[in-house]
Amino acid sequence: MKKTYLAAGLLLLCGISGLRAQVSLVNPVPHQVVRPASGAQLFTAPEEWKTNVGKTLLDTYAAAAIAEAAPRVSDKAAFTLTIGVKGDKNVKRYSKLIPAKAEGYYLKVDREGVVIAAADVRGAFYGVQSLLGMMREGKLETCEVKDFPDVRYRGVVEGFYGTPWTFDARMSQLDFYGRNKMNVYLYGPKDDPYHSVPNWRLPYPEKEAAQIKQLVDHAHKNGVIFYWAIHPGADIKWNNEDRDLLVKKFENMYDLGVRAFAVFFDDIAGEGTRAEKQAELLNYLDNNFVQKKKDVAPLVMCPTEYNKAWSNDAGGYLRTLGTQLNKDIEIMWTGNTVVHCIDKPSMEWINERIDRKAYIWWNYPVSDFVRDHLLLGPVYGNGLDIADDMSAFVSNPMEHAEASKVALYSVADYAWNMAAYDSLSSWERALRDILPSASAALQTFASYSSDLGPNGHGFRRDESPELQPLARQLEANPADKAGLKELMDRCVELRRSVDVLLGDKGNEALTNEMRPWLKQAKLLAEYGEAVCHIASGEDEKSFPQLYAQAKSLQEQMYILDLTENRNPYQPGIKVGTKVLSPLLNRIFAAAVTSYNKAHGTGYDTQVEYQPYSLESTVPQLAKQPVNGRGNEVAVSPSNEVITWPAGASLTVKMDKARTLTGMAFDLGTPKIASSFALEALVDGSWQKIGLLHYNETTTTVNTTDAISGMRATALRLTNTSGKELKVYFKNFRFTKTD
Ligand code: 14T
Repeated sequence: MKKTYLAAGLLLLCGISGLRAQVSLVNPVPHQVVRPASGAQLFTAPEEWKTNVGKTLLDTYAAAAIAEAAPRVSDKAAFTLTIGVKGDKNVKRYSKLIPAKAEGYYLKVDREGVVIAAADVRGAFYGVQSLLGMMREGKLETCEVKDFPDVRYRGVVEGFYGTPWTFDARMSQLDFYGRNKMNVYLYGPKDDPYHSVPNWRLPYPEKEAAQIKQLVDHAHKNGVIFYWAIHPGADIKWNNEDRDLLVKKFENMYDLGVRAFAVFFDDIAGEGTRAEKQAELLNYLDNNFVQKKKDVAPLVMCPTEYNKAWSNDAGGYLRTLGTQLNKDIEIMWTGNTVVHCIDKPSMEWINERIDRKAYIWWNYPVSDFVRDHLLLGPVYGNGLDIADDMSAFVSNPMEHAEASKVALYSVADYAWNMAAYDSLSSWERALRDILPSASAALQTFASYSSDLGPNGHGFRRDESPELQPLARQLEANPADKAGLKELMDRCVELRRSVDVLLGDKGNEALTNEMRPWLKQAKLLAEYGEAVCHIASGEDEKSFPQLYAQAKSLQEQMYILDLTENRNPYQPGIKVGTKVLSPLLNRIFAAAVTSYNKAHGTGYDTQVEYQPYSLESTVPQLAKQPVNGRGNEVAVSPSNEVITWPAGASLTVKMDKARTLTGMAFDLGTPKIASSFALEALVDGSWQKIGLLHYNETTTTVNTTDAISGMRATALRLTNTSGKELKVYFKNFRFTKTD
């Protein structure tokens, strides 16, 4: 019933009349919107308002939001904003209309004024956010809204590896969460030394402390609970000294205003991983800190086995937490694997084990394992029927704070109103919200910057879906005139969009984050134009010049990838790598081949050819990307602890025999060389290569000079120790001459 209203309303207003309904600007999509039977009534928001604010709201953060909605207040105004919380006299007549849910609100807009009657203070704040959203273009719409969140806690966990967000970025995020009705932010950047090793035991230096204090205050103004997380597991000792140091740190943070705490035990090995010890510590914190303070939110913990693939049911880790952890402590969960969408069966699996509703930590749009990609695509893939199975839904974002808002907008939408969630329309609204000055250009660019590329987690996203039918058509016939014309139009559109974005001043922080990817997209678009030109065959006499241009653009893209974003993990800048770039390369090759045939010329047709591939019987390494750059070939490092079975190997294959000049690998472990064999495939037979560490403490393994000059078609590394090994995979690279 309520969905029909909404859908019919949107259709009528957006589709038929071409007008955008004001309520449709509200994010998240409200649960119930009722409009007059006669159709939409939009009117200009009056300048002066009379306000009638309920007692409960007077000294709260909601009051500031009210002042934002009604900046010019006059007792003589003809338009009244009446706002209050259940129990307040001024909204008594509306009390039956307030949804009986935490953070729910009733909102009524007509020509006389606005009424907001809410279940609680945050509900009133959200009612005002809906009003502000609706008024963004200066208009109000006659309507009645009943609204409430599906999931109790919705938000963000700043939990990625890489450069932590800046203070300014976080302040802007908190405003964004308030506007989009997200109510939690968990602070836990892996590379903050005072959150994790080595300094989790120490108080923050003065400047950082002062900033955290401001963030806590700003979170409060936005109705956001600021959770401060600690990550002590890498070196914690299960003794009273460390326990007390942890409490002391919490006391420290409490003095800075923090009223919500989390303890993360992810990505550690050894002592710290013991379930009964973790539970004992958390219960101690709950009983002796949280309960004593009275004004501190329930604890949240991230377990070591935080996804199904990493959980060892026989070991009983999760069930131990489930039975031993106090019932008010929340347990985080990323789903079937580290990076995975969440569905009903996966919720049932975990909830049964932990004996409570899991607190979902969704690893999207985090890009710390694909740092050469910028993830700007639609949010999709999570079940729409799991609202009641989780205690929270929080997203782990990219280190690019502004760009992350594209996904976070839709995460907010999803967690608020799952059944109505529509990934594409949510995405389009997100882009309009984040960059109103150039949203069409942003949409074009974003549609080419959404996939993650091959990665160890096997998590992929759709890319440029609108291009895919065209790609198939041109795949079948790379000289198809109409197809090439359409592709040319797309490339021109992309180039223009990028230019618009590079010059846009609507959100400079966003432009700065996107800049290297924008530059790459522009080169790709120009390359596409040249390729379409060549393939159309309409300007044969210009072929040599167009060919040279296309080659130059290929080279420029390659250089940009080699010079920008020099992080040590996945350096480089990738755009359009799933559909557009391979499509253009195929068309280029086909067009040059046919030109060569017709003219008896010998232009090189090869582009971005990837001559290396990887195979591995080590499950965690089977999907690692391998890349050749100049004369160096490297397998991407992994951050995880790798379980390397006895006898299992990793093989890098080459398209043809090449002359090797050197090789090194790093499994993060001293003296590991004796546990592995390295072999090269020479003339069809495997030949062993000597391994050595330069000293007792280095983890890098080098080869003997014997490797130099071998002509091999593959290299293979095998665990010959006879037992399963736990290692890291920090580096694996070799050099060759041809
Ligand atoms: F605690 C978790 F729920 C979690 O996801 N932890 C980390 C997180 O900090 C990181 O941003 C995310 C995505 O890379 O995945 C977890 O980190 C990993 C995951 C791995 F598979 C670190 C190393 C891994 F090998």
